[in-house]
Amino acid sequence: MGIMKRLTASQFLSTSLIASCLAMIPATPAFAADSIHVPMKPLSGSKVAGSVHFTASDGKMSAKVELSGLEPGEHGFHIHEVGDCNAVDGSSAGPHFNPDGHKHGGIQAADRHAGDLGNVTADAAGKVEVELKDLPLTFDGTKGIKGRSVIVHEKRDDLATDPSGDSGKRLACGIIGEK
Ligand SMILES: [Cu+2]
Ligand SMILES: [Zn+2]
Repeated sequence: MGIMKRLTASQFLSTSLIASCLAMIPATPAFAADSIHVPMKPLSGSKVAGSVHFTASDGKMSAKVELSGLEPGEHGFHIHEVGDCNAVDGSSAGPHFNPDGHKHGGIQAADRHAGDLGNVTADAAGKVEVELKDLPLTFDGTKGIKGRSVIVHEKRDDLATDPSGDSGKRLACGIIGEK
């Protein structure tokens, strides 16, 4: 009877250990890495700030963009090559992210930089709230956006002029995956 009791106690312990291990599985880092929140900081003396939240799911990327402090209307919106927002004018972020050696274009164009995300539109109050879906981007790999930067511009991207879409000054910058 004493042995039975001890076995039962040890079986109970194993069961609890297995249960606690199973409970830890959803917290593995692989799940959290599918989403990156990017705070945007003002550049060029602007007051533009906000965030871009990237989420990868089923091989597709979406980006929830929330910005304030813009002039109403369209503003060029791109991934730039370098994850460096230190220069006052944002020049440290380098050119548009362009791993395939293409020319500048709109998001639907056949010939476009991978980082060309077109324009975001600010409302009358200067705010942007939009979710860009089905972006042809990944976080990792040779064409991944991790460690690069997001820039929002002063003017509308004309979706044609190489290499920058004639979108003017860089008004806010955020590093994708900054620790
Ligand atoms: Cu840009
Ligand atoms: Zn471009």
